[in-house]
Amino acid sequence: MNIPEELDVLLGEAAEKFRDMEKIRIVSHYDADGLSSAAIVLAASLREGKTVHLSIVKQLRPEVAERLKKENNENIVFTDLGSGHLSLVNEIGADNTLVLDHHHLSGKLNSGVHVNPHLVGMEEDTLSGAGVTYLFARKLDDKNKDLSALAVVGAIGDIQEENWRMNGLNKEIVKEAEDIGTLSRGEGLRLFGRLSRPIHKSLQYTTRPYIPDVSESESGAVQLISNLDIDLKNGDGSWKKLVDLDKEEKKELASAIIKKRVTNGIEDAGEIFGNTYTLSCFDGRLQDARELSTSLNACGRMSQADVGILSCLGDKDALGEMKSVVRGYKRTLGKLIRMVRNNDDMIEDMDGFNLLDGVGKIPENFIGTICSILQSDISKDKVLMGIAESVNGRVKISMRVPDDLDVNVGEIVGDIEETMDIEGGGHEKAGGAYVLSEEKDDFIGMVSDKIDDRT
Ligand SMILES: [Mn+2]
Repeated sequence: MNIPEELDVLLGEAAEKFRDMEKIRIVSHYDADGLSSAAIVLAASLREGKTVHLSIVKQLRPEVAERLKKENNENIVFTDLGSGHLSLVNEIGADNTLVLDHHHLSGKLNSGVHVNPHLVGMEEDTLSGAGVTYLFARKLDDKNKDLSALAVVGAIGDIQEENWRMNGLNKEIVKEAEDIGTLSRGEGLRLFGRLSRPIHKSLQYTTRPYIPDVSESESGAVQLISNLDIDLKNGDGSWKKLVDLDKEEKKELASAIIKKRVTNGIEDAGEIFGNTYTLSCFDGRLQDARELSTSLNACGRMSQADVGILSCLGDKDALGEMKSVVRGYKRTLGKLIRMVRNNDDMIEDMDGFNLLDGVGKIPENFIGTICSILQSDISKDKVLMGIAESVNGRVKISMRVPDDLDVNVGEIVGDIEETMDIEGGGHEKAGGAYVLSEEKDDFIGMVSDKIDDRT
């Protein structure tokens, strides 16, 4: 693997520090990347015979730092968070601190080892939090290479692919997982739920790539297939899934999708194909790395991170429970999406962005996901900003940027953080912050100015 030398040095320092630790406090982020990271570092720690105490948090907020400080931990390892809150990490002041993260940097770690691809000038979307954590685990011991598939799941969760294709170190981690036999990469139609959903449902649920008249329309999806020579059902009466189609049928379906797109002015045929990842260590729908990633995300949002992490490690009970967590999550999300769609007045057209006011209506764990889903629906050339009520007198503000708009919200939040009491973080296309309720309007105004500067 081509790990940049500077990064490799940091990984070596982190591994060395880790070897001396006995009792380890681990803190990770609650999204799919964070839970994958947690599973990796947990497995690696247990293999080394360490005693661990793991917590999953939404963000490294002051009250979390306060709690960690009171615990008087000798050793703390942060995964998929920390880099954006180094002053809080410094305040906690554990004897030994490791930060294994990939978020935007804010401040400097006073003591300990900080591993982040930004420190060595790497591209934003070539390594996830789980990727950094995996490279660390692998540096610790070669036997941890069997955890590589989880790093792929984390990268998918953080949408690090470009049109379903990995780049940079992510791509090399995929290769490593293939070599070791835990994952097989394929090339296929970029349809949702290829191993698990009836084809018409796969078509209906696929919004990227967009299929005119078919995306988000069950009748449109059924219509598209009924015009083809494809039976919707298998010989045994069960619904056919994408994986059940033979080569000819797949070809026919691909041509039909391309035709639909071309007749609606979308010329890029190649965009409907991408990489698929099948995980050999899981059964059923979780064999699809994309579904595992979605399921982890659901566990985090439903405050059942433990179910997700243990599932990653192959725990049978957890795997069973994960199904019902995912069902509950989908029900909740569906209800909230319908509510926003049916209430036009929840979205306000502001100067430079659209504002979705979910205070009192949308739980903070869902506001980011809802913005992601609705962003391209609401406007293809404006940032969507969502607001939800949080704790400790704060609101959570989430922002999502359309693909073709040149605005970096991770940077904007970072800039604002220097002058205002917020707890922010994020990446180029997705970011957010916890803002004091009474300063909400100031924050929105600052974002608006900064979007103006950049567009
Ligand atoms: Mn991440």
